[in-house]
Amino acid sequence: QKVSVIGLGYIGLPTAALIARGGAQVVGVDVSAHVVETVNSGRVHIEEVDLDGLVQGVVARGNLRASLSVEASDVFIIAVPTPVAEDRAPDISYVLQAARTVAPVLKNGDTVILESTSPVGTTEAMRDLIAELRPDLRMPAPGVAGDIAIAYCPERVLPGRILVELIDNDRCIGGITPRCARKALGFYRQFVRGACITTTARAAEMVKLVENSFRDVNIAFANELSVIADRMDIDVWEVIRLANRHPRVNILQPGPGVGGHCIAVDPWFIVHGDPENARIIRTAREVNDGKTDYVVAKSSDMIDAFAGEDVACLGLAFKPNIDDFRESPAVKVASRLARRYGKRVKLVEPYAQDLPMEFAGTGAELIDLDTALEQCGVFIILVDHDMFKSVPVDERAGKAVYDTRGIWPDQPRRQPEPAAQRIAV
Ligand code: SAJ
Repeated sequence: QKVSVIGLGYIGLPTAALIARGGAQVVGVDVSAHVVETVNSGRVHIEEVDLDGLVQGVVARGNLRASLSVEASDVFIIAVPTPVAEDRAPDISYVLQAARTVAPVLKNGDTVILESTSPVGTTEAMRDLIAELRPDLRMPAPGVAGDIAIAYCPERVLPGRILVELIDNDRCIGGITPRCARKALGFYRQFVRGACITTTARAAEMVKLVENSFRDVNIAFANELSVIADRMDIDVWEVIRLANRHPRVNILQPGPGVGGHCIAVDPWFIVHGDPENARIIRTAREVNDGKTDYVVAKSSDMIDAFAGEDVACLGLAFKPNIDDFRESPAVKVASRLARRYGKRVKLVEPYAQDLPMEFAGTGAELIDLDTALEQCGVFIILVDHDMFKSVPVDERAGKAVYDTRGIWPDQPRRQPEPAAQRIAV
């Protein structure tokens, strides 16, 4: 069996490597010559637990190779980006471009599976495009079996656990026809241990969007609570902990906003599909983005109240214990503070070698946690890295702390000195 994986990103490369480990001949196709060269030399261009060793092994054994061009295969998996445009409209141009490159090498009997998160109807649009480009092929349609199988099967893996979750998670496989879905299911069964459940392509597209929107809405609930509790001078972490003792309540954790490449993006695909009715989903997005502005404003108040003291922003990653800073609310908050307060702002991020470009020209610098504890009087906690959680209370006594992640619940409150006294000093 020969499999082509189009797009060697966070999903495509691990998927290609896993299928190759199962013994198939896999070609990974990417538009970047750098990515192709890196993979062909047995190395990886993305950070993911255990991926480097796996890729090295399958490339050395000759089961995986990368290429700039698509070749005839039995199965094609498309895993390319689907960003949102400025106006929040989903951009499926990379998916359509991938379909255009696959079309010339397709033959009856092949299977084409889309894995990219996509607005409802994208798999059908892909089928229509291929049908237009290759009128000689027997394409599937409702009530027409066809000889090409076209399916949608979203990925659901969590960065940091991708290789484990690619095997263990249940998969939902949507076909243009039930026969397409069964054909794709036969393919996934080869390397997935979780349950594989078939449905229509449209339902499967919606399932993916709904999963991430569900999480976004639930985080928005926690973020809204955190602002209300602040105003009422109640500890939101304690409220959530106690409410979650109810057998049917499970509130998520507030933070400085929602980051990453999926949860803050995918809900817009639903909103764009039905703007009139997607009210909670849109509001949740606004609440989560608004929380970032709220954190900037509240941090600024604290920094102003302790004028003259250096400020440590703890964490830049988009979530704990990873080195991914893209679309990170922590970067958004810290860089806005750095632009406003310049050299007073210090960044602590054990997972970063250098500061992200958002900090260019601000004068802010990266320091380690020990230095921050010695030098800084104000702490803004933005990421719940394990390393930050482990600082004992006596090492942070006397610090003014704004803890957006609730990791230092025992921190004593520090009041700013009255303005008159500060001037006297
Ligand atoms: N976050 C909170 N509070 C919480 C949980 C998360 O503020 O209680 C924040 C995180 O700090 C982070 C953001 O949400 O900024 C997203 O983190 P995450 O761990 O919830 O999710 P991702 O983006 O790493 O991965 C998600 C997963 N989707 C779901 O859990 C429904 C993953 O399974 C998907 O495969 C992935 O999106 C994707 O690629 O779509």
